[in-house]
Parts: sequence; C-alpha cells; structure tokens
Amino acid sequence: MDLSKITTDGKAMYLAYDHGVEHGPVDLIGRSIDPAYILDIAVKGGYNAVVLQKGVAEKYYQDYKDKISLIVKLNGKSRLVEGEPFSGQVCSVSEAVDIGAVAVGYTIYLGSQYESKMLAEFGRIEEEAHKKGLAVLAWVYPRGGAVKDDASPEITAYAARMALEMGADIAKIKYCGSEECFRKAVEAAGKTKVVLSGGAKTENPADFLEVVENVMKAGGIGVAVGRNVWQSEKPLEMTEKIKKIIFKYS
Ligand code: FBP
Repeated sequence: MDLSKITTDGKAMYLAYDHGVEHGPVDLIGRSIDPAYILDIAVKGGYNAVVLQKGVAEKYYQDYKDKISLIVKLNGKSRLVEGEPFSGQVCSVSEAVDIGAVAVGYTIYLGSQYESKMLAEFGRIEEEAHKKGLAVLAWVYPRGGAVKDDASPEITAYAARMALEMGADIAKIKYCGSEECFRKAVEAAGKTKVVLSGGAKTENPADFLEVVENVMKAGGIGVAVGRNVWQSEKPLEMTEKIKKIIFKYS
C-alpha cells in the first residue's frame, strides 16, 4: 500500500480529533470545541493528516481539502456505555471517499467480548478500502474484563500483531512504558507501521516528548496525537517539538 499521502520520508504525524465521540465535549477545552481551530493547527503545524469522524469532516473539511489529508474514523462509541466495549461502524468506506478521505481508521477493542464482531467488521472495511486505494489504520486498544493490564508488554505486542494479522497498514497503539517494550510491539507488527496513540495530556509537556522519543527509537514511525497538542496553550510550539523528534529519525 502506498502511504505517501499520509507520510513524509516514511514518518507520520497525525492530529487526532475524534474525541467528541469518544469522550464528549469535556475534552474539547476552550477553543478546541471548534473543529476549525483544530484544522488550522493541523495545516499550520504541517501534520500529515487529520483524523475526524464523518460529521465534522463533512461540515468542516471542505475548506481545508487542498491543504491537508483526511483520515476518516469509521467507527466510534461514547464513554457513557458500561460493560464490554463495542465500537460499531458508523461510516462506510464510500462515504469516507466522498468526503475526501485518503485513509480510514477503525478501533478494535482487543480482548472485548465483542472482539469478533469488530474483527469481522474491520476485515470487510480493510478489503473495500484497499480495493479503493485507501490506507487502513487500526486503533488496537486492549480493553474489557478479560484484559488485566492493558499496558503490559505482552498485550501491547499482541495489539500491534493483531493490526498486522488483520491487514492494517498502520497500527495505532498505546504506549507501554518503555522504549524496550515498544520495540517488541514494533517487531510484532512486522511490515505494518506503528504510530503512538497520544493519551491524556501530560502535566509536563517534556514527559510526552520523552515518550515520542522512545517510540521513535523503538522503530515507530510517528504519532497520532490529540490532547497533548490541542489542549496545550501553545499547540503549534508543541507541534514543532514533536515534529523535530519524529523527523530527526528520517
Ligand atoms: P489522544 O492523543 O488525545 O489520546 O488521542 C488519541 C485517541 O486514540 C483518539 O483518536 C481517541 O478519541 C482517543 O484517543 C480515545 O482514547 P480512549 O479510548 O483511550 O479513551
């Protein structure tokens, strides 16, 4: 799969903004409630792509379509539902193409009681997206009653491997605490590239930058970051710092 529309020199920096679905407006502090604010950061910051749900993409992306690539997230769930996590498809691949997407994303909750439904749905999406020439990103998050430690080295490598086995071009996984642990996940992902899923904003920005550094040293190709950038008072400064780390590994 040609990833040139969503990478630079094999490296990737994505601005994730699907939190309105996953977490609700509580995350969208201050100006970040406005999708145009985020799209401006994505363009000015030189991100490889922005990640949006279809509604925001339909209403806001058209003004930016010549300036930045779009990854449409095809499934989603709110944080309000209790019990085993399931995130069902809410947007088709064709709809994503019509909105202007060059890639699609889908979350698989590895270990959930509903894992098989998500894997089956992901499989259909992956087939159609690849036939249409779109790259496929798998958010693989270990979650549910069967998952005792969602950041253990073993489960993180399992998440990365699942992305490879399912045909994803890029695995978006959480940090497992060290460069060494992340390297094992990157190894497990084989030819599937690995990006870091940012996580909650750290109190000290340097802590997040250290994670990015470790991810790159471990062989990751970059980050899909949300809150650590757009919840920052200086999102473009933060972007520059992240970019410097990622692209020094080119
Ligand atoms: P952040 O960098 O803000 O963590 O964004 C990454 C992301 O995967 C988003 O795409 C998604 O909305 C959110 O995290 C989901 O996080 P979780 O399911 O862990 O609450």
